Amino acid sequence: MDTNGDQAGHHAEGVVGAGSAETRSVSAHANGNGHHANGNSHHALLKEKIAILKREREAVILAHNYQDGAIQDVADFTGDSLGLARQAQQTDAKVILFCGVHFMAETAAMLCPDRKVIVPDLAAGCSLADMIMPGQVRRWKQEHPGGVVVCYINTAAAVKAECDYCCTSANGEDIINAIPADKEILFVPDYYLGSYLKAKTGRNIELWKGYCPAHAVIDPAHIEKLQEIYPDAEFLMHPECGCLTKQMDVADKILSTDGMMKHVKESKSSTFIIATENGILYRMRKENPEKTFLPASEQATCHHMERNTLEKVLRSLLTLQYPVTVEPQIARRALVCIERMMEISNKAKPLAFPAQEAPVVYGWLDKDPQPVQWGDHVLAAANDLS
Ligand code: CIZ
Repeated sequence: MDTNGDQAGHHAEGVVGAGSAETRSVSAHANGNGHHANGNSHHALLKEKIAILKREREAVILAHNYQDGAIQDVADFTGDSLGLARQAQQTDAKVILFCGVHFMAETAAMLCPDRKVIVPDLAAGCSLADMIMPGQVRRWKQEHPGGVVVCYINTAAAVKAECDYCCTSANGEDIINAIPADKEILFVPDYYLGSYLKAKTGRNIELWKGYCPAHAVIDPAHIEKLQEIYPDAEFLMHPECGCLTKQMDVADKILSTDGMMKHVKESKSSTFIIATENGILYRMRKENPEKTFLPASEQATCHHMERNTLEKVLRSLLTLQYPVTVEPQIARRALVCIERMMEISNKAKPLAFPAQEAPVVYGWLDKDPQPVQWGDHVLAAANDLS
């Protein structure tokens, strides 16, 4: 357990003790110190505390498909960035605890200006998003007058503010096809997703040379070996994969993470080779226990996603750290390309969560942010700890 997490364990006792009868009984169950020799019971205890605090805070926990399994277990929703952005828009919760990386929380904060969006660790960023800066987009546009800039959702809000359309790996094709055919397209920052969209749509697309380090380590030679050993396995590949340009023709399917989740559920195959960040294997195995999932590379892990831990999730709920906000003048501009994406994508595809209505994305800019009201005991406990 890390030092911060340890502190979170102690802090939790203070707050649960100060709360309801239900919270006090959990405190008694914990024997008052939060330390357990057995890792499983330690996790179970953390999960219990998180559930209690989540209720007291009126919070919702959103977890990306790449998050550690323990975090997926405490989340109300697990999904891709688009699905989670939709969940953020639809929730009544006062607090959105976003377990993923920074740009995802920024998107939720922009779409939900009247909610408090917090993250367990502010350092959980995105190496791919860091490969393009707003000034670089401005200069690129000057070199290509009339070019339409499409950004992958894996970009900072300040970069999105310079772009015309946003897309995810789930809706990239729909977004590109919605742009008038005579337009030159500048795609940032992922070279591989951009190459894939260029091949699929046949459009005139200039590519920025960014890449995701977690997907870049996936080695085609290793995939070939796995395919020899498991000839019946389906090979599913994410379009961010660095070997995409070589493997595009041999992949059975090139899919976003939610696309993969849907496919493995519906497919008649029993074994799958999965080429994306390995956090998703937990969800695949949990939801499809009768099927076998093999990582295309044991090394395909995102060190930013790994920064989030259960201890930090608990600490976030206690202290309401760390809030993610976007300056209004940036948010206003960034939302133009996000809302265009939502509109195209909502028309093109059924919602990822069909039980709910499509979110109303227009008109929020006229709303004033509402202050969030807390129960006094929660507020007092949080103030003591921060
Ligand atoms: O859009 C996302 O959540 C990412 C980064 C990948 C995917 O395919 O879901």
